[in-house]
Amino acid sequence: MRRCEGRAARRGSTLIEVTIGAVLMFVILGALGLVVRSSSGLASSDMVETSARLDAWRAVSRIAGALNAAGSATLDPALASTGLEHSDALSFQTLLDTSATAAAADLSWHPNSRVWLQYDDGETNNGIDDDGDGLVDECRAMLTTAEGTPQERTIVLVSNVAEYLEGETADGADNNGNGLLDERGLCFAREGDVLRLRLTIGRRDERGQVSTATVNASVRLRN
Ligand SMILES: [Ca+2]
Ligand SMILES: [Ca+2]
Ligand SMILES: [Ca+2]
Ligand SMILES: [Ca+2]
Repeated sequence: MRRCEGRAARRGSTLIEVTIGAVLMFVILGALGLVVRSSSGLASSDMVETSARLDAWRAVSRIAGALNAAGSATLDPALASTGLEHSDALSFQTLLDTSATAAAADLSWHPNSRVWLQYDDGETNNGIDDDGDGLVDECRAMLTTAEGTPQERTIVLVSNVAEYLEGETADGADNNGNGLLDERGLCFAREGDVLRLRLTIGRRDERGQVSTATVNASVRLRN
């Protein structure tokens, strides 16, 4: 405002000159604003995807950590070792002494732990985005430890778990070409003594577009 008042007061400046100057200023500022908004939107989109990937990594690391020294014979469901059978939940027991080398019959195990899915708060399994966060029927991954004991505890590992793994839809076909049919956004499969876990997280950016991040990990099971 001060700048405009100064120009208007200056001798020789006409109303037309001031008006043209103001219009040019608005055009320049408007163009700058568009560029800034555009850059900001891109950064926001990238940040959302990065944030989703970090969340997925963190959750997969925690699940892999919980599965450290899990006994192959303790899995429920047992999961066929062909790698084609899969589950969105898994119960397991881990060795009390991870350095133990005794035969399985002589080993001691922690109480049962379980990783499982439940629908996010405000979300139900109805094909609709009930809570308006841009994700349909999304879940949260849960970890329950010491199941059935006084020490039983359940925590949320991560929210915004996609209903199905990235690229997969519920149609009886393997849409994403990983050999699994209609696998969920959290998925366990077994190949021999190796347990593979996969996780897809979704998140909406400022533009309303949903970014997804998928993270895989493998854990060697104890015999
Ligand atoms: Ca939702
Ligand atoms: Ca829903
Ligand atoms: Ca698949
Ligand atoms: Ca499918």
